[in-house]
Amino acid sequence: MTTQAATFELEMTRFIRAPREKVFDALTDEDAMAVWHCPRGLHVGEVNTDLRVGGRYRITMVTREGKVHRVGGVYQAIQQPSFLAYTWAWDGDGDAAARTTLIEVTLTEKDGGTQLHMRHTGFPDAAVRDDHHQGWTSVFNRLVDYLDPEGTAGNVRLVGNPLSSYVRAVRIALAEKGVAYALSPEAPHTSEVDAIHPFGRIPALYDGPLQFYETRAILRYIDEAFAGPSLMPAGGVTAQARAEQWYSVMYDYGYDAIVRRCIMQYAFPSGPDGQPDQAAIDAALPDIRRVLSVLEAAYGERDFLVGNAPCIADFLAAPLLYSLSKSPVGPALLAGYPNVQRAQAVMQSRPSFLSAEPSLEGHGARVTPLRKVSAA
Ligand SMILES: N[C@@H](CCC(=O)N[C@@H](CS)C(=O)NCC(=O)O)C(=O)O
Repeated sequence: MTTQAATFELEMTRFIRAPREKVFDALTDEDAMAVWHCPRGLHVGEVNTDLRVGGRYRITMVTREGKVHRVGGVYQAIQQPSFLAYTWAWDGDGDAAARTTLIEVTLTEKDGGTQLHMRHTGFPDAAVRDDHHQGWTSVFNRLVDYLDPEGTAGNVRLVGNPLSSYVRAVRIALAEKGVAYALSPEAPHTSEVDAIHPFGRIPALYDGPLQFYETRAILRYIDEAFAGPSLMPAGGVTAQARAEQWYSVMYDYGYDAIVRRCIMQYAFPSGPDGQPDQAAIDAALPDIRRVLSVLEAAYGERDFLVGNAPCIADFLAAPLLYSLSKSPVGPALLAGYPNVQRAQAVMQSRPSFLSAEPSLEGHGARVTPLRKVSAA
């Protein structure tokens, strides 16, 4: 294939809450590019730039597994602070000349910040163009993390009422990772939730223009997209499957018995005279006990469901069991399960759990990280 045949192109715009000079510097300065110039989940290995027309640049991007992707090109035009054009070619892409594409970035002052417009032309087909669209979206998220006064909270917004156990599980995960985020405490089926989630449930998550729904998918994204401790256990496939198993136990049997059939009766009573339906609660108790006895055996002498560190299953178990402990039937139920109580005391004293206390947040709250933000 020749360059003449490569006609597919990409145009993207992104608003950045930073002055145009700063955005231009971030696009051209080696130290700055080393912080942000790769998609989430990777890190930048090396950056070399020779910032003059005809000068070359080179960037390596490294996956968690250590796989290195190299890209480079030649500066075609440099008009500080408003315009930059350079060629772009990946190593190992077959005929390099045929795969060389062109990037033109225009920076415009807008609303006290900067509108970045990127035109990336010369793709050989729609699939390569679409791969680059996905990649650039994630790379620009990291550029915003780097430049926005609120860091990752300039991109990451969790949508959902903080009373929800699922919302709490996601908040615990974000806190464990040290990711600052904004919170929109929406109830299910509001227009803001319906705009993202086709079934109107909470939580949903924005990362810049990217949207995610379903708690498990959100947790998985957070784990892979951001640096910090893994939210899945070390220990290979057996431990990973165990984490999935315990997440599923809490998601299906735990949530159904504890929240849907018991706690919801206290929150939204459906019995006579607006009182909780005691018969419905009584019917849920054997199933709650069953969940608790399964957990009792699972914890044994450990404080976490798998290994020595919390994982996604613990993040969901903790808010569910906390809500149970605060319900009228909870203390008597939990009294029979000392391992569950011990493990929950450990989990519920973690700063990540405490940071997800529903009472702490108001509308549009910004949640600062418990430790330094790291987006890699
Ligand atoms: N499958 C969803 C379930 C989320 C869910 O059910 N959330 C509850 C709040 S805790 C909800 O939105 N309920 C509204 C409804 O059931 O219509 C997930 O994993 O995120």
